[in-house]
Amino acid sequence: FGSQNSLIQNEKMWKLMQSYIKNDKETIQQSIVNHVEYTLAKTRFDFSIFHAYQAISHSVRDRLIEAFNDTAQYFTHHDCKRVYYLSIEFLMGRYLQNALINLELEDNYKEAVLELGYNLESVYEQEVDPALGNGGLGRLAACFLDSMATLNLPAWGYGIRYSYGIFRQLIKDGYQYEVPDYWLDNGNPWEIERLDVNYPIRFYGYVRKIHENGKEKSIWEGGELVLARAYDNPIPGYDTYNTINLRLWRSLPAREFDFNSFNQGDYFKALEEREKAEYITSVLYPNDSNYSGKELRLKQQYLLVCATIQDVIRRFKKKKRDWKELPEKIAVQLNDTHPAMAIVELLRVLIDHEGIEIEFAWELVYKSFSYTNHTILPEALEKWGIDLLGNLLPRHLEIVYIINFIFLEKVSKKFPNDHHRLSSLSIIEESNPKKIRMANLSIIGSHAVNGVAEIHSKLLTTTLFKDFYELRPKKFQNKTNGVTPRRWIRCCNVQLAQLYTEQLGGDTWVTDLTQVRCLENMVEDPDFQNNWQRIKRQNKEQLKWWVKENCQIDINIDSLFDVQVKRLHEYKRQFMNILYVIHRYLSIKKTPADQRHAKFLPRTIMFGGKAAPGYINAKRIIKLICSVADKVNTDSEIGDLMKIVYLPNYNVSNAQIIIPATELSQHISTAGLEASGTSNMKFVMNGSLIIGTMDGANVEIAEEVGKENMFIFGALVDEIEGLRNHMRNTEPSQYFPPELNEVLQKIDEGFFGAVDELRELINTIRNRNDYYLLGADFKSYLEAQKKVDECYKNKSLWTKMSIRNAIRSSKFSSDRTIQQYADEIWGVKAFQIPNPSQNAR
Ligand code: B1H
Repeated sequence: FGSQNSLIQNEKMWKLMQSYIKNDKETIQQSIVNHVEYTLAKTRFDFSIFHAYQAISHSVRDRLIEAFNDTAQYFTHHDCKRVYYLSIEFLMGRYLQNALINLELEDNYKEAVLELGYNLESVYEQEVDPALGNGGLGRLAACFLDSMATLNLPAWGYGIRYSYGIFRQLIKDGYQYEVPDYWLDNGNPWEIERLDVNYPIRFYGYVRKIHENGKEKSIWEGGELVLARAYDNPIPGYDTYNTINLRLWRSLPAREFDFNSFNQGDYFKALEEREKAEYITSVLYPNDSNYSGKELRLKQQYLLVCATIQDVIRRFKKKKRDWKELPEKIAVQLNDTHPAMAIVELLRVLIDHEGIEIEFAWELVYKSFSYTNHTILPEALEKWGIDLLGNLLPRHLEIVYIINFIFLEKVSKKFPNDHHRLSSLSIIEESNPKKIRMANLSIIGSHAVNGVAEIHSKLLTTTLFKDFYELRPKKFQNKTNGVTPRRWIRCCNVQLAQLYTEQLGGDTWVTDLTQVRCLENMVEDPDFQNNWQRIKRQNKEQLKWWVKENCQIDINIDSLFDVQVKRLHEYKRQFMNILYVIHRYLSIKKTPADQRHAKFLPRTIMFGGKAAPGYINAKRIIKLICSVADKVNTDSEIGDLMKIVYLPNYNVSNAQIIIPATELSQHISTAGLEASGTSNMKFVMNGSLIIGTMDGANVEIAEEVGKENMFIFGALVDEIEGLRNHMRNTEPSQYFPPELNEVLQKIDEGFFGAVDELRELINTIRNRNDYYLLGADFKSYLEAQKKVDECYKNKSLWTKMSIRNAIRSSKFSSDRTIQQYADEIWGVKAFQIPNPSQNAR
């Protein structure tokens, strides 16, 4: 439908649309077979399951593209205010099952594919797991896209199309090996390459000043040019025809080239230079919550920002309008500070290219931007040295100075002579060399700043951003994270989803999770409890099989499945977990053989997660876990009372198997350090109980499900400072509980081997002030673990607690989170496109 025709009025187009959207079995089969023949160029009489996956994906892609195009047209037609979600990571996980479920086509495809000789579930397994993210931050962005599509918001995600996602983790002899993840090896049917959407990106160069009509103008020129090309990834909503876009940028050499260098006679050298351009978006930095300060990373950030701002402005300018409308038409959300240079970039374009006065341009910018903070860990805060930044982006450094000058002028009027305050608010850290604090830039350049859970948002205003809060208290908000019930219930726990749908008489709970609260009256129902237990058991069977396949370990299906899966980090305290496991093991060994089964409940303790390649202590923790696992799993005295498993290569698709099978999950960070956590929400939704500290979203989970349905332990955030002070004045072995000293001594003796590196590890808590307070929390952790055992003995009690956890977790749907962002930060409304196939009926 051309631009002069409205969507519904053009009848011819409307009829055409109705004729090409058919989803009966035969049409689906025809489309799959056609793709085998014409897209894959394989004979349709003989194709492997991998080719089946490819053809099926292309057939689903066709359907996605229809909805995708219609949605884009619809948004343009209605000239909606748009949200742009900028993130350096999107941890999407597999597409096929999610797309089929959101399009409500899974049953049709199942049947169609079965007749072609394949089981759809096995076809799902053919897909690589796109892992363009590290952990929680990247996965949050993915959940948000699903919710934005489902809530019919005119939103787009913008990110980077890395050629290598997060590395694949191998565990050999207890050590982590990192294998490159070249995920595009077999092509990617889910993306649309936009050969015609390329933007130039400049690096380095210099700023030339000219004078025009008595005004100074800045021209950034010279340096190097590369291109950013768009790759579009359709994101279908659930129970809606709306399909939004995740636009990812890939770097390419610029088309125009420097004739001089090709003239020097060194043809190959000149080509090599061009090859370097592709390297920029080649690999995702594998650090979670850790800032690395590499120039290449800054190039990635700027490429994302520069291409996105050009795209956003091009779209804004398509209609003739005044610049003052900009904040009424766009809302740009910064997922942490990684894309914060967008603030400076938009300002630069407005003043240098569009000739707008700086004061007015600034108003447009900060009204358009908002910023989410995800951590208060000092090692994660981005601070770029001014040499590095000024060399790569000389004009941006100038503009940062201007912003800072104007800002500090205003501050000093409000707080005269308060130098301490000025230096803490300044974008520039007066260190040697000076640094640009990206968090300060993000706050100053945004009209709203939010944390990701109540406790975290509170800490932002009382500690890290206290001075900013005193300046502009209304700027600061909380938006507690959430996860999408489509992937984290409907896709990963099909049986639970069925149970909900049966009990509630329909599946509208998938878009309104509050409905499952109505099942409160089923908690005491024996049939319901039986169903609940049956589902958990089947999910456990599936995980047992996965562990057998991937770890060659047989686990006891009747044991308590106890899981801690997340990135390895000292603040997450996997170390404390394994120290407890050693204590448990030693206690079993001390008990006479004939009493062991009466005294101890069988447990399977599973760990999983990647360590950043350069994070030595995290790698030592993996080694310790694996060494203990070796010892315990081969100890004939222990048998199936206890097994320890390191689940290799934890990622989104494994999580979809692990989480529904878990009975107890561990979220045990030192209070104040885990901003939110999001897997805690997924586990609760799938009927796992939590053992955890009062940290991040655990606090709000306790509010929702009731503390009595969780195993909460450990120091509270207000007690942390006092404990650290106390500890500094005390000999560690004196304030550590005896159980912990015993465990540490065993490791020190070499009981688990690898004595040198494991000694280094235990010394980090024995000699270096135990920053994460394992010693302080160990005792209460033991007590919480004891309660777990007591509770698990009472099967019906455990089941009731599990049910209560799940049905009271509706707050943690990302639909709730996104609705709050839309209402309280972005100011955007839903625009739902009419479904053409429903119209046809
Ligand atoms: C979170 C990060 C993060 N917080 C820097 N910060 C990164 C910082 O590559 N980097 O440089 C990557 C990631 N990630 C996590 O965000 C928090 O630790 C979680 O508690 C939170 O749930 C999640 C989503 O808000």
